[in-house]
Amino acid sequence: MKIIGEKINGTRKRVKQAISEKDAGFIENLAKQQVAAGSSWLDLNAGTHPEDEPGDMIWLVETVQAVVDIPLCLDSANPRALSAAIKATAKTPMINSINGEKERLEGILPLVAEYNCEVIALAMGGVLIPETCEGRLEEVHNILEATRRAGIPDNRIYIDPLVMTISTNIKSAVIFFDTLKAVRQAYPEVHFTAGLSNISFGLPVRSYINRTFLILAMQAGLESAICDPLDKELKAAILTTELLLGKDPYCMNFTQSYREGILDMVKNNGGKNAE
Ligand code: THG
Repeated sequence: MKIIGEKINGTRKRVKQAISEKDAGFIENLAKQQVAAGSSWLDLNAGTHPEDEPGDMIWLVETVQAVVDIPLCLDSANPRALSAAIKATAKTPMINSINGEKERLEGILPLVAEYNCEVIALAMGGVLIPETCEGRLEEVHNILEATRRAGIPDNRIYIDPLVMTISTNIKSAVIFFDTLKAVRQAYPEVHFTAGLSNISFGLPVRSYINRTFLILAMQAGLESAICDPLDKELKAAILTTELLLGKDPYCMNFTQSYREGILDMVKNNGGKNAE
């Protein structure tokens, strides 16, 4: 499971403030912490007005790259902001995201093709998120037709089956798993990713729901997630699920992580669960 660190997101109050004040230290710290916790990419979302977004994205890219060297995941729907940010990146970035909307495809696919980016594709058209697995698969067909026409190989694409809130649709998680499996069947080369936290919106103890959802999604084939790498219990769930799915030869990662203290929360659970 690869982690796209979610914390540098301008919809979060403290990050929004740091962007508007150009508080580089705050952003640098979020970048360093998330990389130390094992992120494979850092999501950057300026969350600002379209006219400020290109400049703010460039500032975020440059600020983050001054302290870490993993690839970035540029989170914007705005082709101008994406184009500006791509040019500032040191490593080929991931683009987050396209969907089936014609203008968005026309604005973003040429950039993806020119810079050979990886790209997240949301399983939806312009505005509405289809309620059913069949509807989402249909949108993925449309998107893949466009990406293939633009010369983008399927293995550069990360399909986001879309996580909706379980409190307003009790089938949200099931629709997610079914969509993932149907897309996997139709397009064996594509990858998958998703933002976790929508699943638990409006409910208590959200981290339990997010964590258990991630375990089930890994069983369904999810390979990466946009999530909080500083959440130790989430990390522990990922390590344990990879172990149990046979993806951790000789239990190497699990035992190594234990030695490094990454699984300490188990030991510290009132001492009851120790050894
Ligand atoms: N799919 C794709 N991209 C995405 C999402 C997705 N990008 C944005 C979002 N969803 C994932 N990123 C975040 C970043 C931060 C938070 C949640 C999702 C977050 N949320 C706090 C919470 O939920 O409690 C509240 C905000 C805060 O801390 O102030 O931190 O689905 N492709």
